[in-house]
Amino acid sequence: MFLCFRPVHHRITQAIESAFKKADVDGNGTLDVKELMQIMATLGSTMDMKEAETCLAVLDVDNSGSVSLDEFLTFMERHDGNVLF
Ligand SMILES: [Ca+2]
Repeated sequence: MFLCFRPVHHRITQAIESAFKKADVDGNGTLDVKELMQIMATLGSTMDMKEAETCLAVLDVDNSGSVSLDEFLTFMERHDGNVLF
């Protein structure tokens, strides 16, 4: 599987935060797999359910089964938005 995120820089952290809040449909502060598909589509990377599950497993550092804003931002910053799965 090969997946390429658009370059994301610190200055658009706010844009990511805003996309995160929009994708967090149930407003619980974390993204489940469906919400993750939504935010990636917003950020320019559409993925199917299987890709989203793989993505979730990578992002979900504390193995909670969902992605928090911190996990998402940390990941995007660490990889400078360029991610290969
Ligand atoms: Ca949620």
